[in-house]
Amino acid sequence: MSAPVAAPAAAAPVPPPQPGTPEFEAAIVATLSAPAKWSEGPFSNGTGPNTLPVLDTASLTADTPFPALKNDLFLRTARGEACERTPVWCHRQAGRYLPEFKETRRLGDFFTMCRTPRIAVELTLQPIRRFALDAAIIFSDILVIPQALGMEVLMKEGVGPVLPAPIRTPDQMSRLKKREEVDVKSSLKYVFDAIRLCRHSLQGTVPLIGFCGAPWTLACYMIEGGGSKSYTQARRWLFAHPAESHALLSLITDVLIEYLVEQVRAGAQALEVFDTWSGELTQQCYDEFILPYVRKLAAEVKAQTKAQQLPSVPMTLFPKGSDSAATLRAIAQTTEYDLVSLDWATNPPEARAAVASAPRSVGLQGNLDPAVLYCSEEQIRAHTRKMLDAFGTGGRLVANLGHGMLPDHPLEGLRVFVDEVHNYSPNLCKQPAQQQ
Ligand code: 1CP
Repeated sequence: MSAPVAAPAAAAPVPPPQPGTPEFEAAIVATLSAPAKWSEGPFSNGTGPNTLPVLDTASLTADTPFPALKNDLFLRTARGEACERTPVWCHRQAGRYLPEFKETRRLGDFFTMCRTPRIAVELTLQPIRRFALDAAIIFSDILVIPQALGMEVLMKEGVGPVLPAPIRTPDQMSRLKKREEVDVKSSLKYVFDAIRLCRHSLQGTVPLIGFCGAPWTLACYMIEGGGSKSYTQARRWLFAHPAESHALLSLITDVLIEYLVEQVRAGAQALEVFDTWSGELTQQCYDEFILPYVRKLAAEVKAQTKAQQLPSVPMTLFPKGSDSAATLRAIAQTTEYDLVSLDWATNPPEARAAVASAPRSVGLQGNLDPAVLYCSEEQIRAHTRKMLDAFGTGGRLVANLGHGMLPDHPLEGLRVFVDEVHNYSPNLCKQPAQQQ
């Protein structure tokens, strides 16, 4: 009898190369020059897959002019101008639902990807190569701001963000840098470099959106130490330590103002402020701890970009879960956001009526339930039409999801959603706006 053959030992997973090493550089080059292997995917924007390479930084200087914009539907809608079709893009459009994203992400940990401009740009371009989207959003994360304030932030596989030393008590705020110690231009230079390179690499296909987390949403992560079901510790701060809560929110706001202004200087053509956890608060807490800070953020970014003769860019606020008529009226009447992004639970006609109470024109963005993208093609088309109809005629809408793409979303679902907005919205845009 022959001896049993030993099963070959499973190959140990190869760890990704360390940033800064020649192996890491070689891995980036290999990734960026990979053949057009994702070209078989759904694709409908007419420019062809992989026709948007990440440009070689050596060919660009700080004075190289940006290419002219070919598709300005998103910017025109944000400014309140008439459009022939509703622009469409999706929160978290650069993400794990894309096989090429997962492949590129294997290069290293999440924040290394954010800090490597060529990779951040590659991840930003991936959904633009595949789908007929009308805007790109720079690949980064809201949690780069707690890092710039001196906190450690890890992105744990299957868990999400983890801040190992949260600010659980007001005295622990001493661990944070003071405003004057935060050097936004140098500590977040990698974001600005990625934005500049992305503006060039997009070749004017669509505008580039920069972003940040809103002060309250960032405070939630800084106090809780990560994601949470209901942000009880962060909410407790507002009641137990109101003065210190204001100090923390002020510090974050002041850093965000400079961060967004620098994004515009780097080439961001629009800005979005994500207030993902604003819906956790009472109306009174919203009015006291959120509204003044998101208001100051928009007002200062607009004033400072103007004073510095930078482009005037539209700003969007996503007050997720806080879209009561009272809150939407307050946002429309007392802040300078050009667009308000709605989550899927908000009723579009009520939101339209609420923002119409403002003396200025405020546009809306949203708000297809992301769960629709798991449905059949016919169902996705029908629900997309229903959503567009609910916002009414006359434009002033950016089509988006009510939250973000999810890792198990089928690619086909996004393609069909985008396609239906392209097909159905021109007729709605042609008609005059309905009176509220
Ligand atoms: O390893 C991975 O790939 C993790 C998945 C991931 C991605 C793709 C994270 C971790 N962040 C991002 C990129 C990201 N995050 C972008 C750029 C890409 C794009 O939008 O196409 C943006 C705009 C964000 C913004 C962000 N990060 C928000 C606000 C928007 C929202 O979705 O509500 C929030 C709350 C975060 C924190 C965060 N980062 C990552 C996760 C999984 C989370 C959420 C954790 C939680 O639920 O508490």
